[in-house]
Amino acid sequence: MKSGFVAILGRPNVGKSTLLNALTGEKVAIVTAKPQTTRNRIIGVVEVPAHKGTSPAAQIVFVDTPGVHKPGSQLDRRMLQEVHEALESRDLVLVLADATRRIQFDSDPTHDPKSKNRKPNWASEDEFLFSLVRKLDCPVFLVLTKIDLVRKDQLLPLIESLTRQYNFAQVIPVSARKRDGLDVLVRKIVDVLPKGERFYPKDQYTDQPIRFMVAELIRESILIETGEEVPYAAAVVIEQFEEPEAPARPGKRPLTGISAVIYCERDGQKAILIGKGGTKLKAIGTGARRKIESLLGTQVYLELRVIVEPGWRDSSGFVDSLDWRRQLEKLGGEGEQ
Ligand SMILES: Nc1nc2c(ncn2[C@@H]2O[C@H](COP(=O)(O)OP(=O)(O)OP(=O)(O)O)[C@@H](O)[C@H]2O)c(=O)[nH]1
Ligand SMILES: [Mg+2]
Repeated sequence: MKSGFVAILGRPNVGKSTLLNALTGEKVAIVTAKPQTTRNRIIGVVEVPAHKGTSPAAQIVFVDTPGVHKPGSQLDRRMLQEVHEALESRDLVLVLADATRRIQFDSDPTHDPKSKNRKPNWASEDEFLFSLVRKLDCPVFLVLTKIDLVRKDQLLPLIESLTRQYNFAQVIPVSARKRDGLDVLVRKIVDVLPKGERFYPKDQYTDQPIRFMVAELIRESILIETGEEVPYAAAVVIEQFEEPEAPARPGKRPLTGISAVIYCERDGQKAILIGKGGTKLKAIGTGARRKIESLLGTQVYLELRVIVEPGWRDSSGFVDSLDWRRQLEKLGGEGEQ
């Protein structure tokens, strides 16, 4: 038996969470077309059966991370901290790069920090990611994602420029959407994992508490339904989670009652989240409820409220309160007293 931790690292929006979901076959992490969707490190566990007598059975513990970007707010700093924590205990790191993107490593002389319409400084953001990679002392694979969107011959210049930056142990092109290249990726991962027993029970696919997964599904719905700065200024906290009672009539599905608060930073954002006559909040709720029902396997009654919490992204106390691992530690500490 082999086992180990594999951190999934990369710039925002390259497809880290999509890959995690494809590998586990479960919706472990939320996915949207907007960058900075993931805010916590997220574990997804994959059981690999022995392969034709050539490779032993394995348990791979994947750790999805927030997209690496230079931090501005307290929330950003916490996201980067999550990346560092994922990199602390790992046997292998996958660096994901979006196959559709052109990467430029030289600094851009036209970059004017005062210009309102300036392009993001990709060069220095990429360098920031590679500065983390260069500190690693474990094997690192380069995984090119979204190859369903490009021609094979377009990959070569990108691979060349990235492998010039770092001596990757493997270069593996994949499409998580088409499930292309995933078997090869898993086999190469098992090859480098150490011998060891399982870290998680065989049938457990994540370590996230169900309440947190529910909050994330609501946040996914917000990210899909709103634009501009609203998705980034939104946080979701579950206030009440009533376990389902046995259904009143046979054949009727049990009902879970959930009430959640959506926090935003300004009145204008609250108005957008609620929408004319409450239509936006209703759409957010309907989208989230369907996904929560499929996660829980029950009917769901979902109540949403919007509260303005000015500047929460820069409040370390508030940002702490969103982190389920910190909350559990706190509860554990209180229990010991
Ligand atoms: N066509 C295609 N799209 C993909 C693939 N993988 C991811 N995407 C899309 O890329 C976007 C970003 O995917 P995510 O998985 O949320 O990316 P991420 O790296 O986790 O992003 P952050 O959490 O924001 O850092 C989504 O719109 C996905 O549907 C792929 O293999 N093919
Ligand atoms: Mg993600």
